[in-house]
Amino acid sequence: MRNPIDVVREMLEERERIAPGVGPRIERALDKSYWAALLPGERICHDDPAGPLSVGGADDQPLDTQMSTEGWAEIDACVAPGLLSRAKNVVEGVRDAGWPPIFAFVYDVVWHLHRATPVRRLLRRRLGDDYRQLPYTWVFRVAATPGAAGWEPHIDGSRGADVITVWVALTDATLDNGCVYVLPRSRVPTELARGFRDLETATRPQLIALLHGARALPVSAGSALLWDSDTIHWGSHAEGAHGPRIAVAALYVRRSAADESVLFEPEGASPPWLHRIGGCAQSILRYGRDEPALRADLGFAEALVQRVRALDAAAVMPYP
Ligand SMILES: O=C(O)CCC(=O)C(=O)O
Repeated sequence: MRNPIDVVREMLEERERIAPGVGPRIERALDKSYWAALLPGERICHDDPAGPLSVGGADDQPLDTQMSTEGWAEIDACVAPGLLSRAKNVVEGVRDAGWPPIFAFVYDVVWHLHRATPVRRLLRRRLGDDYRQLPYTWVFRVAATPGAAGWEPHIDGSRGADVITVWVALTDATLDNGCVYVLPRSRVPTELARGFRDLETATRPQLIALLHGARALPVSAGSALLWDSDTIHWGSHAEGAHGPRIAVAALYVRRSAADESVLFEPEGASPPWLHRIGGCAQSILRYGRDEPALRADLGFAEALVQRVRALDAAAVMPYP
């Protein structure tokens, strides 16, 4: 029988052969003091926002009507400017250090972006007071280069208005740098929107309805866009942009519609350490395939999820 130590050594050697440098990278990702030193001044698992979260107010009634009839809404410039510039520095700092931008979620400031008062009020009204945050998040960064684009047209899930995405712009999102487009609910037959994920072909009338219904959503930095999970949307192409378009998205669910084992309190303490690092890795596994630049990180993300799972199985979803 083979010595177990030899088996483990061989496994580690094999992993190093397939994906060189993954082992040390995992240790670094798990090391909170590494992240603290990377961006000194930005807090991790501290949870005092150190300043206001939001500015201005939004009239609730038109937002509710808009969500019900169109499946999306905009809350203009609602994130406090101080929070916004720190979060943008965090995204760029993490990226400059060679990490996928999603690791910006290591830092508290990025969790605070989605907590502007009008956003929380809208989520409570739409999803109920006991709504929860899903463990998947994303940082979108559309480079100012020809060919760069946001995500292709899609829906975020099959739970209709029981899951809402909140997308916060860290830069202005314009027609030139890849702003979001939606197909408002009133312009798309419901069955076409719900079945969009599995749609293989479209008739000419369907295609015309989809093309004709598209609405561009340019917004200023600090604005939040919200949409139901069955609203078709996408990030457009960057054309002649002067800088990257950056946005950060989080998803929220009605408590009774949640079947995830990992859920976060959206208005309480932001997630503990292993949950947040595990969430970054699982988000790469879930969404990284949609971004060619991240495909090389899939092996690393998978190994990181396994490592977090070994430390605390409850910190990550049981799959993949
Ligand atoms: O920002 C983008 O390019 C797309 C955003 C998106 O599709 C999403 O958050 O689901």
